[in-house]
Amino acid sequence: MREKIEQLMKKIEEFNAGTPQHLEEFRIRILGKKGELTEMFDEFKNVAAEQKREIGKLLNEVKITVQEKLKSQKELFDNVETGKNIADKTLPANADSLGSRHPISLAKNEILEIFTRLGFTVADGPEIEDDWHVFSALNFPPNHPARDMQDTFFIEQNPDILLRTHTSSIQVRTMEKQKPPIRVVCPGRVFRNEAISARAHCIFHQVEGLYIDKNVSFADMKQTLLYFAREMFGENTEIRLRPSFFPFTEPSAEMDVSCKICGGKGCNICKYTGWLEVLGCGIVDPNVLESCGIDSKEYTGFAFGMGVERLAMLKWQVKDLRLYFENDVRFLEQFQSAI
Ligand code: 2U9
Repeated sequence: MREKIEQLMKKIEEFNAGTPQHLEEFRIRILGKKGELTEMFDEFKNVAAEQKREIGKLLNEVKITVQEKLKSQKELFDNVETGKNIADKTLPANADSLGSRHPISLAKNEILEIFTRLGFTVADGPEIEDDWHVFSALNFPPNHPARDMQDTFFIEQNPDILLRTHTSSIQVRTMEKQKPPIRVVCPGRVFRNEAISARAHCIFHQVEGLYIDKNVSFADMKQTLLYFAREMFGENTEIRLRPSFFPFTEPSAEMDVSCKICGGKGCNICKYTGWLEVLGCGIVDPNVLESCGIDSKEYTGFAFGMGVERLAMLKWQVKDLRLYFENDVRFLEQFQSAI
């Protein structure tokens, strides 16, 4: 029985119908009332109990193979009939699909363009950093939680070599090699040892900025950030600053923009507050200026920092951060028109 089944399987696999009639004859010969496979299924009741499992499996495999063969050959004949011959080499080729910029790049470029219009230049720096440029120069106390293994990725257990947790290290490097006035925006990937969820990821993108000169004030910061908010979120956007704390700025603040979805009336995007938090900012702590070789009696400055994913989520109302990292084209294609 086993041999007979294998022979039938071979015959089916090798079969090629020349015409639809030929295909129908083949179907009847195999699956008809007296067809070869039908008869084998009839004989199955006589198979010894210990062989039933193996023979039953083989018969089912033949049945699936013959059904697939009939279906695929029928499709070929149908396509010829409807003029939709899949093998027609004269049909025009599919048009090449155009790629588009990733939404994070779109948001980052927009942020940088706004600040370059105000005279800021763009600066870059390494992702693998040392303790000085990420923590010590920025006035982080020795026992600050960000220095902990739980929060920061260290390279090979070396407490001095780590993945930057913010792009502030680029501003430190800029101050070390450049005299004021300094006006820089610093984009880049940052790394934090966090569980991945809809709102957090261990890798994300930041843009930070720094402005240092004589007599730079909190009012200069406020006006610069108001300009940014209106360029980014629309001319009717309002801002508000709430007191906050960062080791590298004093005083420090968090900036909200009025929710453009509800116009400030309150909706589920702004959690019925009318405001959306977009960035942190503050006056650079004199200790930071001194650490970077700048005289804090002569110069003052402001700094700010924002998460690009967060801004892009607010701009396009994306609810899950993970979409930005999965590269699913169904998501990415929706940003075609935003180039
Ligand atoms: C130097 C001096 C000061 C950069 C700043 C923030 C405030 C801030 C967060 C926003 C969301 C990071 O992506 S986030 O988690 N950043 O709130 N960053 S002021 O201040 C600096 C930077 C460099 C030398």
